[in-house]
Amino acid sequence: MNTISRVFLMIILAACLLLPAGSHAGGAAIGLTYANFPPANTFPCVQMERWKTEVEKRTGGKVKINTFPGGTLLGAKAMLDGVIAGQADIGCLCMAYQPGRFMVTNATGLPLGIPDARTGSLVLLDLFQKYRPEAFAKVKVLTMFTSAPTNIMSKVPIRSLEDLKGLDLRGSGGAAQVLAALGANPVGMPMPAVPEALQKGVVKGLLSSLEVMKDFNFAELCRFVTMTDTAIYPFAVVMNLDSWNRLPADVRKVMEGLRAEQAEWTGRYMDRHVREAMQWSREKYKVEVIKLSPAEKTRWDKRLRPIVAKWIAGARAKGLDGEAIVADIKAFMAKRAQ
Ligand code: 3IO
Repeated sequence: MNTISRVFLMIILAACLLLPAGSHAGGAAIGLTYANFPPANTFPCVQMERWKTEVEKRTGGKVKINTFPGGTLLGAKAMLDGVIAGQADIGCLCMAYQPGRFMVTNATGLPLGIPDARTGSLVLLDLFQKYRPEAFAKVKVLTMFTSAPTNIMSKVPIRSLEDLKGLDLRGSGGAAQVLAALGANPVGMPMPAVPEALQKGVVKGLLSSLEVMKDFNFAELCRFVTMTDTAIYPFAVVMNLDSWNRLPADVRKVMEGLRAEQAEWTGRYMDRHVREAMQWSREKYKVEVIKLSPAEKTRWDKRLRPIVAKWIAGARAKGLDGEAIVADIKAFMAKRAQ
């Protein structure tokens, strides 16, 4: 071997020794896949990228997370089963899309007056920790969060129950119950299907949190918002149990340490982003925000009141103490209020 070859060899050897040391100590990074159902710019994916960044940073590069927004790895309704089967290590799901499957945690989607996404997210996590529902027995729950309170976005102005009567509006889970009680015709579908349904006129609007006016550009088609500030949508981020059990203890500790912090971060992001999105909608599309008159609001509230009692009766039929669940949600709301 001549001198030049020897120098080259030394350089290559040195590079091999130095490169991994720069990223993390020992072995290749642990790769994890993270599936999500809506487009990358929407809040479930914004929180996913934040979680990825924090986990990679806090584990010193020991873990590398590959994110798949837009249903490219698992779709909205396939999320939990896909994660249980190991098609993705981690998945983000909206519980409203399978209401019967998540009875306990979906109780946060009742019209109980959760004031914002920050409170909702912490209350949902509190409820999960207390009840440890069977629905999540086959996964590790990494975090939970909620949307902001929901409002009606529509192509036509809605100022009264009469305007709403029989109108095809999209809403799932708790939001669908609210729409039905108000006399609208609820049409259930996951959020990613809504742009086409609005475009084709299959629905005339939707009940969801208002940041979608900007993030899905719904403001272009829905020039009216009727303020209801009702039912939130609950979400969960879950991990395959084998993937979880394979993680080193220090990595698990980082993820567990992020659980409540991530819920609160996502809630705060959502609350801020709703305000931003509505300002944008008013400026860009002259969206009209309709506030119900006090008399009209009384009529709407009266229609919504039986929902909780009806849910409690339904829970009892399934062997759940719905009364206790609702009382716990109210207590957690008081505890988490700011
Ligand atoms: C939602 C779902 C996906 C992306 C953005 C979103 N903002 C609020 C929701 C709540 C929800 O799941 C829904 O279907 O309205």
